[in-house]
Amino acid sequence: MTSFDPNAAASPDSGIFGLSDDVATSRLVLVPVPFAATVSYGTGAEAGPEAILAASRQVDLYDLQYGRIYEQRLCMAPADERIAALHRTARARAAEIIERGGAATGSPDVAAVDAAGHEVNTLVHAAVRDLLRQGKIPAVVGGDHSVPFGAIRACAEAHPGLGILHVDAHADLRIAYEGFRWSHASIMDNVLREVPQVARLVQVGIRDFCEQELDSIRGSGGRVVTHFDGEWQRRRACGETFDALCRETVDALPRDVYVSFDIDGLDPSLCPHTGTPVPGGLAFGEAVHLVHALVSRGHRIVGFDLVEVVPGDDEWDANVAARLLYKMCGAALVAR
Ligand SMILES: [Mn+2]
Repeated sequence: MTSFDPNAAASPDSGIFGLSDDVATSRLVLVPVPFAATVSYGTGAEAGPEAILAASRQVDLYDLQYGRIYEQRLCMAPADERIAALHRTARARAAEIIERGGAATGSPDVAAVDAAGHEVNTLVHAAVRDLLRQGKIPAVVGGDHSVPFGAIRACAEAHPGLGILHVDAHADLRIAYEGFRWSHASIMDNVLREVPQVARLVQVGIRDFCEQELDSIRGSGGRVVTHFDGEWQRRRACGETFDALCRETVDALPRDVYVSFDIDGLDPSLCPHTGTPVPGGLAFGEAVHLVHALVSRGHRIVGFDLVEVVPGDDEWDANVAARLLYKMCGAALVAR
């Protein structure tokens, strides 16, 4: 094998972005979590990690903002077969429950799905805690938005006072959505309840929420800061710059930040197959600008995730996701 050429095409059996690093040699490790048991509308997020891996080999490696990201050493860890198995059994039970419109918390079917979610949380927590102990940057590639809970907990335990920058169409503050304790729509409610080391949650792109979620935000005493998409559209229409909105957003966060990125925070033309698309949202360049604003204003990304990517009949959703993922890797690795 000759030396690595960042200008050449990637081979189909190479690692993420065509790179050859493994977990031992990497500073940043992507943890694939192909689990999406509680998705309520469109399915397929469990196929996200494989599709992003395949699409990532088309991403050009030199980045105008972050330079030679590939020299910083990153990889995607091998998938844990236990997670794929948990998805298969839990998804079958959950699909029946969702079909009949949800079920009471504590019923036997729900308990089985909740148990699988709990096990995924335990596995992801252990994997991410190990990476943090080795001084590596962990990143979860979902899967639906339930899967990063263990990663957020591990990052918050390692960095008490942690802030979360949460990009999403949905507030994800529902209490046990459709009866499921570990629902994709409840991740941030679970974080706020279970992870006291999270000092603040700052949300961007939010345009789909229920009144209970609005009550949660307003009753949080400032722990949750939500930037509604419609409000950003209005302020920009009235002449405020996007950069000013980004600065206001990131300045509300502590120094150490975990970024939780639901692909449906983007305009749905960039993620047409995601499970619960909503009109509006960020353009690709705007999302990139927001992440860059975070690190350029002195914050440190201690971990992150990219979730709810669903491959369709073409590679578009995964293509967008792979490029966003590379930018997030760059922000986490280069701006330290
Ligand atoms: Mn979400």
